[in-house]
Amino acid sequence: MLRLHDYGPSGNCYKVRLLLAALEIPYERVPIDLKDDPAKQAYRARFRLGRVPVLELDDGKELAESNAILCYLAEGTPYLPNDRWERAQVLKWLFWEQYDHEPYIAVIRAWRAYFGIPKGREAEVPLRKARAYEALGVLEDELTHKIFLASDRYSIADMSLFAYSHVAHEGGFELSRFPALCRWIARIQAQPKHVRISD
Ligand SMILES: N[C@@H](CCC(=O)N[C@@H](CS)C(=O)NCC(=O)O)C(=O)O
Repeated sequence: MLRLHDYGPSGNCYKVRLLLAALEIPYERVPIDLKDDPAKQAYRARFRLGRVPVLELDDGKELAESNAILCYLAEGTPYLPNDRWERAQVLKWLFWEQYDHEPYIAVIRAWRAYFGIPKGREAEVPLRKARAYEALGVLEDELTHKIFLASDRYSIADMSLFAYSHVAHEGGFELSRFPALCRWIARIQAQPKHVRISD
């Protein structure tokens, strides 16, 4: 059975759980408490990239990077299109999520709601908040004329970006300023087999 090394509040882990649930793939959750330093050090010693999620396959292979895991699991399913152009649209959003969205929304949320601001990094907060709002603005513009991000179908691009967008309020971000984004969040929450981050 697949094993997912996982931290409950992490959106990067949640996006994988979201897809596993949508595909009805059974798996074992292996929780890591990122607030527990010895547990974190042991995890880092085992996995070279040192972060969650990691998906462990039946043959012992270990895959890190949430969006790579999404691509691996979604291959051959409607959540990752075969068409070259549509697939490139999905990949575009996955790369954008890691470069322009997650480092701002997820990091501010993690500092505000879970770990506190690391000592000496207080000065980063205003810029990260501004970049987070820019990312939410990009999604709002996009979703004003679209149902889903990459094509007219729900895909792993939506799952990836939903993971941290729908909990952005935990980072202090006002989602009510983005009505199209809020409608897309509700659309995803209404998908069959949807699971919540707290499930
Ligand atoms: N690019 C990675 C980021 C993973 C990541 O940042 N994971 C965080 C939790 S959301 C983590 O493991 N933090 C612990 C640490 O960095 O020591 C992915 O998408 O999987």
